[in-house]
Amino acid sequence: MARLTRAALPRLDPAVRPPVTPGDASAGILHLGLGAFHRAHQAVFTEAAMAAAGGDWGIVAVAPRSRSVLDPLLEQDLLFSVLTLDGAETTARVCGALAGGLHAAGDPDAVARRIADPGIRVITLTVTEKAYRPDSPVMRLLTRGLAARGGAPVAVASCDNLSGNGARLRALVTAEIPADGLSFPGTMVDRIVPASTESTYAAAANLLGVEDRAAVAAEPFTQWVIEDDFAAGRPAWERAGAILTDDAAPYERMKLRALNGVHSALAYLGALAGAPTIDRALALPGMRETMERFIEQDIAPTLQPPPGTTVESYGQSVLHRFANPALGHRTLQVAMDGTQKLPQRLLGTIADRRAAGACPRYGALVLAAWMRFVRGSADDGSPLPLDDPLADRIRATPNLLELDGVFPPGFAGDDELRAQIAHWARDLERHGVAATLKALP
Ligand code: CS2
Repeated sequence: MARLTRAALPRLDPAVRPPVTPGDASAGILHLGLGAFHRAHQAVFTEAAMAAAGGDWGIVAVAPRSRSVLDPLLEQDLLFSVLTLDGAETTARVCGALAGGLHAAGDPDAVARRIADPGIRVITLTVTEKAYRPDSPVMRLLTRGLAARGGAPVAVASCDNLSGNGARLRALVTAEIPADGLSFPGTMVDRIVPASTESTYAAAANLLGVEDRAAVAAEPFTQWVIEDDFAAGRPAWERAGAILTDDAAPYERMKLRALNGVHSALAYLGALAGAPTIDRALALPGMRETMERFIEQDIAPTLQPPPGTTVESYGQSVLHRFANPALGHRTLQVAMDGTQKLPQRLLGTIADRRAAGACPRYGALVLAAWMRFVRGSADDGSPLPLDDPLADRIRATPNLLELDGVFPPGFAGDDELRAQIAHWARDLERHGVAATLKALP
């Protein structure tokens, strides 16, 4: 079968061709983190913005470590398709937003030069939670490139699932270099994009009629809330459905706690119970009710939802999205990097409830499930992988609440919280997740 390339586009069904002419726009954005999420989210929004309003906003995408996505993209003239998995129906569309591809580990100098290029007016990042530290290679490369811009304005927008992602990135960068010309808009990003598999590539070939080794598959829902603070202009993302706002914080906080927090809950409880995917975890008897109570009783009281929404209706829409059986989103994928994810997804919820004098029953259950998960065996005794940058420290720490820099300092000495977690840990140990959920009143 022929490969997806620019030359192959005229032979494709017009409905799957990109809405822009690939290569027409020159580069205006540099993106760090060429994962599946970027391709199905920011690349699609930016392409739609260019299709609606023009502008030279082609994206130079940087793969930090692995070349496994970059190489197929380079073989395909930077084209890839996005499959939308909507229940029984799957549709495909080729995305033509990329204007370049670089490999940070292989050629860091080329990346730093490109970051320094004044033609780049927006830099976006999806580098995952664990990269937000001063000594990570990607942060060093970013500050090095920014320092070489000589004050030419640029907005640097974090698109990672961190609370206050804009302020956080600002603090990291401006601890190293002057802030001249830089802005750091905060964003809330949302679309479920599981890692691509051979079945993604097979479905892409089937729908496109050409082979695409860089295809990604995503749910239909997509959302991007962006603080409108761009030092050197931006694509007309509002024409692509993005929400431009002064303050993304209420959106971000609700998403982190009521979507990602519940996602992690399903991942740990589900993996322990032997559920391979998020939809199967949600289908376990008693799970949906437990998640609804987690949202209503523990999460909702800690949130001030954005105007026009309620946490309950948001939570229902999230559970509906998680139930999508076509996604095949692995519980183990969501479970990885727990020490990096739980602080903004779960521990803030628990800390806020404790500060209000309440004991978050379901939040404590999720924490107990994580603690059991990281010990490495599922309820039926089968092994569970521990994929976490702090894996060694986890293995060496008997009382996990004492993991420094992960748990708020108050947790280890909070007797009531500890008793609640211990109660769940005993239930999980004696009966397993399935029976514990079934026994909930
Ligand atoms: C997930 C997120 O893998 C994870 O940790 O919770 O990637 C989630 O799918 C996205 O944030 C949805 O927007």
